[in-house]
Amino acid sequence: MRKTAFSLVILLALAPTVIAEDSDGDGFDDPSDEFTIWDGADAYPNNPDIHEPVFSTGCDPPVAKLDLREPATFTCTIRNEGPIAVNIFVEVEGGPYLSNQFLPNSYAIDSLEVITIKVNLIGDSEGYAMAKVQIFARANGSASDMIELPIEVTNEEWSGLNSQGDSSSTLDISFFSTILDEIASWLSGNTPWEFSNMNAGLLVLLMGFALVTIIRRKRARSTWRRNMQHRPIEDGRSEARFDAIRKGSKFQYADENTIPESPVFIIRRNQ
Ligand SMILES: [Ca+2]
Repeated sequence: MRKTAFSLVILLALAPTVIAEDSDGDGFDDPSDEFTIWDGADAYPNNPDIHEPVFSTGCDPPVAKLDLREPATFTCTIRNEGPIAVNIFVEVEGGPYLSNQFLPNSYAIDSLEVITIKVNLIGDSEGYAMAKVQIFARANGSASDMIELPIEVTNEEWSGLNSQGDSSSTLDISFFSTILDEIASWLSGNTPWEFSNMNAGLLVLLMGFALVTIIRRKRARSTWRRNMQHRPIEDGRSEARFDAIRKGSKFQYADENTIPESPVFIIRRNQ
């Protein structure tokens, strides 16, 4: 009895390690809440031939040619080919000729799910660059996958700020925030108050509202004035028309001779 109880305690003590099992026997434990694929678990627990996470990747456009200061957005897709959801960390290496606008981020991808990321790069100096989109699926290890983007940067200054359809909204936002930064520092330098770019943004917004209100009020007033100038002409016209009708009917009544002038006349005739 005591022996049974003892072995039961032993079994219970060993239970957690028993849970971490290797289904396909390839030496990599099955993933669990405690030991994930990110930690090093088997990304294919039922396939003894494979244990590393596998992805299908690609970017559009696959290659690019940029002028100096020209922005470009690459739309990259990453598909998890494994049977289990994985967490990945993505970062972009721009290299010496490019300015990289992509902020490293982590993503959760279900089995066979495809995620899309936007990679913004700007031509910085003339040369042949090889930007790298790196996908990490393991905490301790090199990139599980990598997308290479060959980009040629010319020596010509980019001509069109508006002609390029590829310029993304994030770049517009950064352009806008640069303006706000400048406004904030100008305000801080020229007023007794300290301005952050948030304050400056609010101020610009309020000034924008005020301006819109002023413009609207001005427009309403000038419309009203215009209407008032138009009104006398219109009113005059309709008044004249009414007058004509009124006078016309007056004359008609005046000319009407079938209507007796007074009942007295009729009484006289009967006499
Ligand atoms: Ca396996």
